[in-house]
Amino acid sequence: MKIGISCHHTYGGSGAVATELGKALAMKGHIVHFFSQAVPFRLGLYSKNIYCHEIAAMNYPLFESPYHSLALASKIAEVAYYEKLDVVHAHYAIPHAISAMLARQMLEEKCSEAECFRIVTTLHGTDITIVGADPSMSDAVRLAINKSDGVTAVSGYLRDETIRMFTPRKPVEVIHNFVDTSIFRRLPGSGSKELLGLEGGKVVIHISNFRPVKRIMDILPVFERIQREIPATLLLVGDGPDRSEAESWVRSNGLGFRVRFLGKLDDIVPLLSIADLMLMPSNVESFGLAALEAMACGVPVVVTDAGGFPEFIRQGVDGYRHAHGDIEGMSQSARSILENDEVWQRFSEAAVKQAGRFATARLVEQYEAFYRKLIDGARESKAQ
Ligand code: GMT
Repeated sequence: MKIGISCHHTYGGSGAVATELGKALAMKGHIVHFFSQAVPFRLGLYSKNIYCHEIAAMNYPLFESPYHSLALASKIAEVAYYEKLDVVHAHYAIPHAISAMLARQMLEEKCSEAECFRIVTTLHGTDITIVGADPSMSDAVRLAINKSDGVTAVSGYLRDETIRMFTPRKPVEVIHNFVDTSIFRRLPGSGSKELLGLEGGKVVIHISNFRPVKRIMDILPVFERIQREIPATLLLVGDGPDRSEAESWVRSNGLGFRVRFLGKLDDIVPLLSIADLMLMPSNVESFGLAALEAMACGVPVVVTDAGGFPEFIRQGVDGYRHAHGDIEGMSQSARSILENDEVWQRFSEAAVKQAGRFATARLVEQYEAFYRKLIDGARESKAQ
């Protein structure tokens, strides 16, 4: 198949999933064209079957800011027409699905809708729960859902939320997020510990874009309670709006020598490989890809009960789930995993096994079957 993938290039789960999906499809022999504002952060080197189109919107004095969504639509239309794309897969409803729709309209005079590409939209979470809930965007999100030929959601939780908020005209299929277990695996040795100058003790990690939904300000008191009993370092990977407040808290609580703000990093496997526990106390995560990637590296997780976490994190087996804001409960669970090596080993092995159930191959097959169903459906309706 010839597949266009439109995604955010910035650090975040939807861009990561879109890019990993495109790479896996290309490995299987499909031709993949990425559309994004810059090369997606997980793409790495170009490889056979992958093409990347950076969207450069025109700057014009009359425009206060460049019209990215229109430039994206024009680029999709151009590439889809000349490369004969079968599918354009929009990751995140806004603006990608709307731009794909517009691209198809731009091609109306050149090909009928049945001859043109199918639009698949994958909902990732905040496109529904935050952007979709905003009155300025909700009708656009509804349009994106209803005008796509097929819609998927990354968890059952997100499918149910989408139905509750938008009562879509078409079914929303769940295709869970996945992890490449040949890359996300625990690397031997403790090289990163030495590089970071960590002197013994446990390593607790959190990876996110530091937005309010991630509740960074819950991580700190949980960690503060952990380190009262167990020598430990907290690695905070990523950056975003809540970082400054977190840094002030760390300074004023005298924890500067135990908490390390590492900023945005591309290669997180070496860090996950030295981590003993991941904390993810988000308000809600439609899935929580970072937790799955940590589990694949043998890192037990302490998370909230909200959203998609219960669909892959088993209580007391590969981690613990708590109500959001339950600082005491999360710190107790974290300590119970960290203070006993045998317990930690059991959780770590269970986490690796569970992550294996979400390995790339099976989920990518689900996407291929989804595309195929839509393409065949369009061909049949054209033949009638
Ligand atoms: O919130 C983020 O971290 C970014 C956001 C995105 O779209 O880039 O992540 C969402 O999509 C991820 C991939 O499907 C999910 O794993 C995250 O749970 C989801 N974030 C939220 O629901 C808050």
